[in-house]
Amino acid sequence: MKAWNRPEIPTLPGLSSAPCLYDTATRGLVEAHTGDTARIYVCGITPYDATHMGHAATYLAYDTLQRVWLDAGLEVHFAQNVTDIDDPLLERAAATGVDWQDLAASQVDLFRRDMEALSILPPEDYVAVTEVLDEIADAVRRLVAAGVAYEVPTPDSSAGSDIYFDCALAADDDLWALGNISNLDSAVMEELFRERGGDPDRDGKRDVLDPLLWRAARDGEPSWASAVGAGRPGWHIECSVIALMELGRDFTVQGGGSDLVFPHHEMSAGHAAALSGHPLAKVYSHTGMVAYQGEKMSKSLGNLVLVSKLLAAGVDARAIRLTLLAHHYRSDWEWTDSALETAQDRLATWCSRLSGDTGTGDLPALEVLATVRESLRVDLNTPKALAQIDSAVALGVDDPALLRRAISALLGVAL
Ligand code: 5CA
Ligand code: ZN
Repeated sequence: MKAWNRPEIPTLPGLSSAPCLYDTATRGLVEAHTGDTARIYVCGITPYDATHMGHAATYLAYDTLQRVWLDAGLEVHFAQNVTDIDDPLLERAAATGVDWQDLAASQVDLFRRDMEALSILPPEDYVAVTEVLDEIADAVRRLVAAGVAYEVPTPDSSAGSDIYFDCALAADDDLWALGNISNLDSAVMEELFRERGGDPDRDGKRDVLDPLLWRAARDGEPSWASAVGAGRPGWHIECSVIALMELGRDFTVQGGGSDLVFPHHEMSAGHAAALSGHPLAKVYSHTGMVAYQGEKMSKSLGNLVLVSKLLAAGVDARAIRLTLLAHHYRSDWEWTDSALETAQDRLATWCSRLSGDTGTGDLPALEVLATVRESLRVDLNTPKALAQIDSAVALGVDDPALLRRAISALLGVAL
């Protein structure tokens, strides 16, 4: 699928080094580096209720990571999916009386416009699940052939069988076992599995936590003929297959919100390990949750602040970026109007103090660039970088044009 237009990134003098990132699996900082090309997969939207500030914050975190990689002289290969067939999308389409395909197409269009307005770097590969159904079905077939997937008859048997992943049989000492990514105990896993699309109570499964790989066709549901019978994919396998197809095995960073740690990233990593014989990624990275009015901003609760609504009300996209960048990507935080106002004030100050080419003080802009680079290099500390720029702007720098270029290249805010 087409993605969106790429923002311009000015070049900067010198180079930073490869960033360190917190890894959920090993619970520590890890050098996010695997050769000359950094390869990243970030889980994309399920296309309804796009684009809220939680989505925007997550995509901005990995946009920042890519800017740091580019600044370190690396090539970047970025892939992202669109979950354009899944229960929540079908339920929303049914509840609002629209065709699920129309809903998905219009929401992906809106998402593209929002991402472009926010100057988020586009993926090289933007792939909808419905574009790769054959590849997904073939992966499921291979998992069955490898003996790590099994059939469970559908309740009325007429539809044939659903296919599940056998977590216990897929476990491998050197590669992946349930819990390796999320580090959760089984009671918490079961609770999260139930909450986040899993079916622990389904009769016939070998283990309550085994996830669905392929759902056999049911009356009234979309389905496709495939190598494993008519039906549609389960959730986690789509990301394993798209990531392996586009990025290859053992890529650099698997990213997404912390709501995806379990079961989604745990199971995607398990499927990919079973398919490829290699780990899915080097680093499993997760963003904190953005809340609004006291609760996680989510489609199911409906407490959404939408990028498009703020833009339509005349809010500057750069102020939205600065609101998000003022919070560390791993922290949970709450969107407030006053946080946006603070960002608008900051933007106005930076614009007025960094206009023109004449120095406003003695502080070398090159030194400011070095401190900002270091803050971002160590686990993307954007709040620290913003504070460093605030002080530099207050003191006055010798080369405002250089600092403007740095802010544009590293933080995506063109002044
Ligand atoms: N399509 C799946 C991933 S394969 C999905 O989770 N879609 S989503 O539309 O629900 O979310 C898209 C991305 O935004 C995911 O990375 C998710 O973790 C992140 N996200 C969703 N809500 C929030 C939130 N409140 N704060 C931060 N990130 C969020
Ligand atoms: Zn995903």
